[in-house]
Amino acid sequence: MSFLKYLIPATLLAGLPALAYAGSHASGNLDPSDGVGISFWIISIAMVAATVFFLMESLRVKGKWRTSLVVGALVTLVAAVHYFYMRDVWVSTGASPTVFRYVDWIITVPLQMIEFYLILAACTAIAGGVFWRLFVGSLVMLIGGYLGEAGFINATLGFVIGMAGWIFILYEIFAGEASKVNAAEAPDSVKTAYNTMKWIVTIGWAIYPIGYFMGYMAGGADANSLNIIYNLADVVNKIAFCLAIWAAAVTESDA
Ligand SMILES: *C/C=C(C)/C=C/C=C(C)/C=C/C1=C(C)CCCC1(C)C
Repeated sequence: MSFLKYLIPATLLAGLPALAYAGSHASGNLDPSDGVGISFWIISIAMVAATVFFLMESLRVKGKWRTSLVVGALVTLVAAVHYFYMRDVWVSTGASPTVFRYVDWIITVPLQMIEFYLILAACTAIAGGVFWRLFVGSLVMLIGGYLGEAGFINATLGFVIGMAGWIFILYEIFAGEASKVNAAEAPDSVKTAYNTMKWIVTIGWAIYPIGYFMGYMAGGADANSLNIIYNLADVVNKIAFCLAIWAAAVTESDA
């Protein structure tokens, strides 16, 4: 029966390219000189590979670390599906797939916020309020940004609301309860992961509001550069973020 545990990653591996292939019927082939289209494609594959990796690795870490790795795999899985679809939108229309980025973010950002809670919960007792504050911060950040980008509210107002949500998240992870629990009770490997994740949320995430600012408030940025920048940001902010968690899980399981 042990082969069953390989069934989920194997199904994913087989199924996602099929999804991508189905998508390509609508739009024809990827133009080799379309750098942005190719970056969507390469990142789709990287997200699938990361998903399989985190799922497989979840089988070898100690039980209390499994949820963190499975949630990490969900982040990259959700992103993979969106990347296949966003590539298709880009190739067939030449327009920025903004709505689908936000659909992706509204699912993956809260999952990443759960990770701060989960890695601390794996090594100590921590209050659920930590997760709820991070969750509310991400909703305010993303809903504010979306309403501004989609033109439901003034772009500057959307930016200000979005920034407030992000600053609230930064406060929690730098100075709030999460940071205090981490400093006082987490083992070294978890501290290292927490630190990497914290800086990704600061530096890596800054790319998105900068893109928003250039695109909607500073006279507009061209769609090519903006999409390349967002795509590269997602590699760091999703795959590297989850790799930091994986490193802590493996170290703690072997200890
Ligand atoms: C995997 C996707 C991630 C980590 C997406 C993160 C998105 C942000 C950090 C967006 C932030 C924004 C602001 C801080 C203000 C302006 C509006 C946003 C939504 C672009």
